Amino acid sequence: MKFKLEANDTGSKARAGVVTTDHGDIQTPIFMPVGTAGSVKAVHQRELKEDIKAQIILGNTYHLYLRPGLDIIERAGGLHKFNGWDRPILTDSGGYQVYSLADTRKIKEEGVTFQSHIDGSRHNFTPEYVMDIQRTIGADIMMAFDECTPYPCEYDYAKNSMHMTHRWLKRCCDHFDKTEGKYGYDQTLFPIVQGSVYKDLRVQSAEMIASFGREGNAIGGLSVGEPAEMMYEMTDLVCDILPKDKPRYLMGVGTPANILECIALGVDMFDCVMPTRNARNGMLFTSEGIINIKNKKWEDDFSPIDSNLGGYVDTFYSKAYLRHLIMSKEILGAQIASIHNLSFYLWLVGEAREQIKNGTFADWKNRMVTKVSQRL
Ligand code: PRF
Repeated sequence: MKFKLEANDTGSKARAGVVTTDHGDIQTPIFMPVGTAGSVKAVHQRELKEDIKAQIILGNTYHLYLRPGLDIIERAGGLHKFNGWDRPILTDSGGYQVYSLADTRKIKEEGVTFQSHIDGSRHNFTPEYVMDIQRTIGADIMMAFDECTPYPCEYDYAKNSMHMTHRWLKRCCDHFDKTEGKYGYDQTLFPIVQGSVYKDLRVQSAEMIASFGREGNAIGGLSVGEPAEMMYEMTDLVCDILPKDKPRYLMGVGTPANILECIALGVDMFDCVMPTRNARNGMLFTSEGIINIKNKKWEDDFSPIDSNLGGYVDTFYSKAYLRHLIMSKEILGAQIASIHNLSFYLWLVGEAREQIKNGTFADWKNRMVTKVSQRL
């Protein structure tokens, strides 16, 4: 993997760059649609590429390991071959899903034991095993095994947890460096900064993570219920410490406004279930603001979903028709709304990239944050 910085914004810490992988380039800042179980919910791979213009998608170690399982993925030739997505894939390590989804989990120095949320079966993730699993899935970017602390979190818990995440990182790196990709292309490993909302812990963690000298770095443990201002403060602090010449990935963030604010702080990569999950509930993010399509006011609004975007579903379907589909719980409603929301997120980061290259990002960002946060 390579990262080339192309431009630094003059009025903020925003950057534009290109990540190069064996499955193609990623223009940053970028948003990565979440494809938990090897599929971005309600969206075809062809739509992801052609309509949404996604450059990289996420997969989850936890879900793919439980179902369909490693044997099937390996026999398919890896996740790219299995799901037909030939652009880059990033997998999260399970170091978040285990805590949020699995039953009766126990965290020890050795690793985490948990029960599957699907059938109650017992499993054990260690840093080494999670590297092996991600080797088998074949992600271009693999994530280190970490503990994402909840919010709020006692200082002592956050501190001990952070140190364990650092010890796990050493084990991840040692094991990653001893093993090879199974499918003939390069894989890379991103470590994850933790430390909850404590400044001294965040500084320590960022310095530790930077010292590993990996090809990219991630910030975890944020957007877990803390106020947005706290998330920005921690992100700012950490970005100032992480190396400038490597991509920075803020995990699980966020709203369009969160993404714009964090681009301004120097974050290059984002992922979040919000555009897809909220789409299925009728919440649309548009270039003019947020729409609850279930609201009666859209019943006879025959204007396009978002004519500023120019994508297929945004110009072809009306708000009134999409409202009808969502109200009727038609599957097509979830599909159109998901394609729209993801198209908007990809449009937003693409615009941000152009503004950074023009040196006009900061003012544009402030105007856009107000616009995309307002409820229509
Ligand atoms: N760790 C991992 N995945 C994550 C997070 C984390 O802290 C978050 C926190 N927002 C989202 N996804 N491994």
